[in-house]
Amino acid sequence: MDGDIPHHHEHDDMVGGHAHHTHASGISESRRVKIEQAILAKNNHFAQRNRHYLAKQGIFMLNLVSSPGSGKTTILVETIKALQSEIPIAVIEGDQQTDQDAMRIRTTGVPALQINTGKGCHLDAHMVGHAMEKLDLRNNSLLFVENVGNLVCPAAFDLGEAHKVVILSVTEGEDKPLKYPDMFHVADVMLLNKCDLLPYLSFNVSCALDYAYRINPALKVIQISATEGNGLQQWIDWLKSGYQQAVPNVMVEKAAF
Ligand SMILES: Nc1nc2c(ncn2[C@@H]2O[C@H](COP(=O)(O)OP(=O)(O)OP(=O)(O)O)[C@@H](O)[C@H]2O)c(=O)[nH]1
Ligand SMILES: [Mg+2]
Repeated sequence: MDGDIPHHHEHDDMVGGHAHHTHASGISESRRVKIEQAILAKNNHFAQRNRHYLAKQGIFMLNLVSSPGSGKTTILVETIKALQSEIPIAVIEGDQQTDQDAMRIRTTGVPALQINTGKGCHLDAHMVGHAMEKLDLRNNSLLFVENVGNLVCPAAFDLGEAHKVVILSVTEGEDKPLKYPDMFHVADVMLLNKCDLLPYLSFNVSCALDYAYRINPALKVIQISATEGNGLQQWIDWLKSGYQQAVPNVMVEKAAF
């Protein structure tokens, strides 16, 4: 998709809050909006197809989004270790280059498929649909998608997931929800990660939560440390509860309702 149609985020026509009428590439503002709408409509079509397939197979899919390095893969590895004996799990990894994250996931024994987006800065529903076919997914399972590290573009692309989960790590600063509101608006859950580092930082947790709730009052926030394990049980309970609702015919232990 990125190959044939100029992509919306490749433009830089909002400077100081003022939209220029013509982009440097020569594309007018109205043409740019039409292209964006066409891209998103096409994506939404594939997202609906994915969602329909997932519902039919009883697969609970989550889309993990964040800036680079906030801890997505670390969280996934720890989550898989905690849940894989109870629920079949698979992972789709998105990065511009390398299959390092898929390899990290495979060390747990869970199948993982790496998508390389090249210059693309997000996964789209078409790519994910293909990856789902290749993974040979089990019915009544949990499917994680780790999106390309980027707090902007992945917000606009529905992949067919049940929920977007945004990860904010405490090393990134409290202001990220205000600066990148779309991402915090479309997410249902925020994992505040690397809380083990709080004693060494000036990061103000209540300020960050205040900003996040300003953007999305319904956001479910869980404070965790993926490396130390703090808060992970609350995240696992939330996952089990969501899985149980998506896949009601299978019982898991200790699901929190
Ligand atoms: N102190 C601390 N470090 C963490 C925590 N979670 C992740 N890290 C570290 O943060 C770094 C990045 O973690 P990743 O899991 O690779 O982050 P990611 O979001 O998957 O990164 P990309 O896929 O590149 O966007 C690694 O060095 C992790 O060990 C945490 O809870 N506490
Ligand atoms: Mg990663």
